[in-house]
Amino acid sequence: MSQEALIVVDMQRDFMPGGALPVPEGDKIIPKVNECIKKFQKRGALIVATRDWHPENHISFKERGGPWPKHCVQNTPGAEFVVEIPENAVVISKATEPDKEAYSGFEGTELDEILRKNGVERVYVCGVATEYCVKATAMDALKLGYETYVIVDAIKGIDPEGEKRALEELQKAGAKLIECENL
Ligand code: VGL
Ligand code: ZN
Repeated sequence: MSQEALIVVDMQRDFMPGGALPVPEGDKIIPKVNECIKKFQKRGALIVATRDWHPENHISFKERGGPWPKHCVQNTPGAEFVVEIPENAVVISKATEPDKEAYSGFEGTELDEILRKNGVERVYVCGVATEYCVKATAMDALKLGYETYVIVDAIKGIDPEGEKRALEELQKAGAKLIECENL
């Protein structure tokens, strides 16, 4: 039977207001993301939570010439999830190697293999940040042949213009947009 998966992208403390690399109003989507998780849990979907999981000396950090302040360092409070991740969820850690950046949850992880093993053919993506990890994850899902939905009221971007562009690109690539209440 064809299965579906919800992919919750990087809902971690450092990406929320007050965190090291905040997405403005990123906390506003927390209730929606929790609602999506509950809905998908109820209908027996696979729940996946990706997390940015950097070593202390990650290449994307400013002190190494990268674009970002230090964030989501492994086993620190900033890397903790801020949404309710069910016990049976699959947690995917990404960008775990010092010299490799990875925005997509598929990059350098077992995610594709896990989805295939579970018979997943359709994925729904939510979380932060729309222009970076949400977009990269959804784009890879499309490339890998998954029917891909983006839950538009359960994502948040760094800036509205960038978010709009990202959603246009995603739609052009074949992603479908949906609201949580229509799931
Ligand atoms: C992200 C910047 C750096 C994201 C992760 O989750 O969108 N953005 N690391
Ligand atoms: Zn990062």
